[in-house]
Amino acid sequence: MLCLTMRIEAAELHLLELPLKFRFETSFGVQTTRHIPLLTLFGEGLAGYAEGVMEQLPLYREETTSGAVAFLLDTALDQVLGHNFPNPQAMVDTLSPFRGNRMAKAMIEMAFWDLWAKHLNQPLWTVLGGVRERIPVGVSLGIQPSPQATADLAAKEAAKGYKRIKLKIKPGHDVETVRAIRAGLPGFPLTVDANSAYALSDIRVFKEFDALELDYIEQPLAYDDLLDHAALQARIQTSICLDESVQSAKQARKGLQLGAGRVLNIKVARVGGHLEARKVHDVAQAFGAPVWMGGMLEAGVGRAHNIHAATLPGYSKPGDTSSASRYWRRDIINEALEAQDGFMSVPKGPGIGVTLDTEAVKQYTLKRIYKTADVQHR
Ligand code: OSB
Ligand code: MG
Repeated sequence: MLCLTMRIEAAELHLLELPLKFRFETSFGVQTTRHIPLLTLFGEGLAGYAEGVMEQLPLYREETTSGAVAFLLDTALDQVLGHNFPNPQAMVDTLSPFRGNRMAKAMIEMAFWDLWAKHLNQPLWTVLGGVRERIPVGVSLGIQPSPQATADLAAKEAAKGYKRIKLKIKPGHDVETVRAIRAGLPGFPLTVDANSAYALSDIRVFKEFDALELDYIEQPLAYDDLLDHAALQARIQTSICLDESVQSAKQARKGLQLGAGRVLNIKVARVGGHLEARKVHDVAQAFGAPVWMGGMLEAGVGRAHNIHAATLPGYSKPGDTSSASRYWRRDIINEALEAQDGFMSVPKGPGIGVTLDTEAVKQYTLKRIYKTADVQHR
């Protein structure tokens, strides 16, 4: 019988700053750079990688880059360094007493999965139970200066083969803009993402969207709310898609049971890693709810993880995992993650199947920290 264990010998954390190629405006502000903590776990002569998706300011969810780095270095990594795990679930169990901090814990979990799959000499998607070697993808467009500028950009991305356009909206930048896009792209899959910028009292806006044949409306109401989403869903035709209000399989079950939405955006890191993401996927399958893979403007390592996870059977809608070259002049990996005809191919090779461009990593690094097991654990 195959019997493997994985001892986590050491961890390296690079704090990266990458300039975005575009100005990304959402209902909570404008982003022009991404601060990305990049974690490497070492064990059994192998290296496993993961990126943190938390942002500098706690606008999307509560976690912040600086808070996550402190939690990892002062607390979480000490629980796993020098320890031997029989499988990824055992590693997750070690961190489960700590509440919240899902994105930070996901960094360790995802890097461990990369190590684990490499130890098995298998691509990650195979080990996770994926069923396809390429995934359908769309793009997420930030708020643009005018409805016409938005429509032009949407048409450009659709012409590249992307399978759906998602538009960031906020009060005052919503129905008119979507109407402009729809005029140029009749019948094309369009969605909007409000990132919680509306209240139930804005129902008029959502009723107007009903005439524009959106595939779904993503996270219209508060990040921590399910009841109001259920009330809104009962009053409009367009499906609601939950993003930031689902952090676990339990919350997914409650959301779908309440009728707070009919579609789920799954972000591996938002829910704490691959194991929980798979549970969220399974809950959605049980409810017959389609899911799709979200994104947090990841560089190559995070993007590769998301692509592997999106090979599970329930990911039936195009996700946000578009070409890395849309975001970065130079990625942090050697492989090009580029979509073709609206499909992203899963990277080949063991684990996440991508390798670090060490020159690029060096160029983007603000700070590097190396950590080994405390003496008492050796
Ligand atoms: O709500 O999906 C979101 C980016 C940062 C924070 C939240 C979200 C997003 C995106 C970007 O929509 C998706 C991408 O990676 O292109
Ligand atoms: Mg979203």
